[in-house]
Amino acid sequence: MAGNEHIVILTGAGISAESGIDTFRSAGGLWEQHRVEDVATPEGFARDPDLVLGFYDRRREALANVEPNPAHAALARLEREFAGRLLLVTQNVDDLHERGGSERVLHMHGELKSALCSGCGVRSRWDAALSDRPPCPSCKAPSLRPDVVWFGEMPYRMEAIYKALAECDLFVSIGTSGAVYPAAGFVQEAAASGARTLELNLEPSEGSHLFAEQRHGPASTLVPQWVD
Ligand code: BJW
Repeated sequence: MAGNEHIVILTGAGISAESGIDTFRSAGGLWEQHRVEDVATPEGFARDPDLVLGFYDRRREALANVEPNPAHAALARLEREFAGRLLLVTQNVDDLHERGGSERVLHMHGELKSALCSGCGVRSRWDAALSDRPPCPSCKAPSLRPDVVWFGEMPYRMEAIYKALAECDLFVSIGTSGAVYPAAGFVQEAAASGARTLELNLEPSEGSHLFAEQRHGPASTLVPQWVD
């Protein structure tokens, strides 16, 4: 990697799989155990908030028993040592990039440890159970929801992401199935701006053919190999 390069990295559930966090679409993954429409849409939350809050409570609790793996550590090392510009965009709501040492992480689908007040829009850090229905610390209304992006909602920081994609020299996608937009379209945005594109994934993703280069295998091996 040249020192003046601008790299955009996109990560998905696959980078946290070897830490013990379920992916969404694998056998035994989250979507086999839950209907997406029930737990990851605003309509599902309106229908049955307790079900949805419980789903996110369990996933937040599970974070206490997992650790970052060598793929997270390698990306943190890259952030520290790379002289060029680096933007790490994750679709993951876990905190394993931060715990692995990355300091600048853009969570485009939100974070498990953040709550969003649907009344006043204020965000608050949230480690405890949301299903206990605590009030918003700012407006005191009982309107907290998980600060995550559900289907039909606009992912966070899209302007900054598209700007970086338009300016980058290299786009690397790690551990994502390429099934969910707009993230699945980032490879085409980057390629249209002349960037090189690289997929690192356990198996060919839905959009594998859109990448100039693909390497397939576990992230804990592929990512350190690519970084070092
Ligand atoms: C490993 C590994 C190992 C495993 N090592 N790899 C029709 C066409 C196009 C778009 C749409 C459409 N109909 C509706 C839409 C839009 C919709 C969408 O994309 N739907 C699709 C289902 C078609 N998208 C939206 O609604 C989004 N909003 C939106 O589009 O707003 C409008 C807009 C317009 C213009 C610009 C911008 C916006 C919002 C999407 C929100 C997604 N939310 C979720 C839940 C977040 C909270 C939570 O965590 O519960 O985000 S869904 C879920 O999927 C989660 C993930 O971030 C996301 C992606 O999943 P990911 O990370 O790729 O995981 P998997 O499981 O799918 O894949 C894991 C991969 O890892 C696999 O390939 C494995 O092989 C691999 N792997 N072990 C390396 N050890």
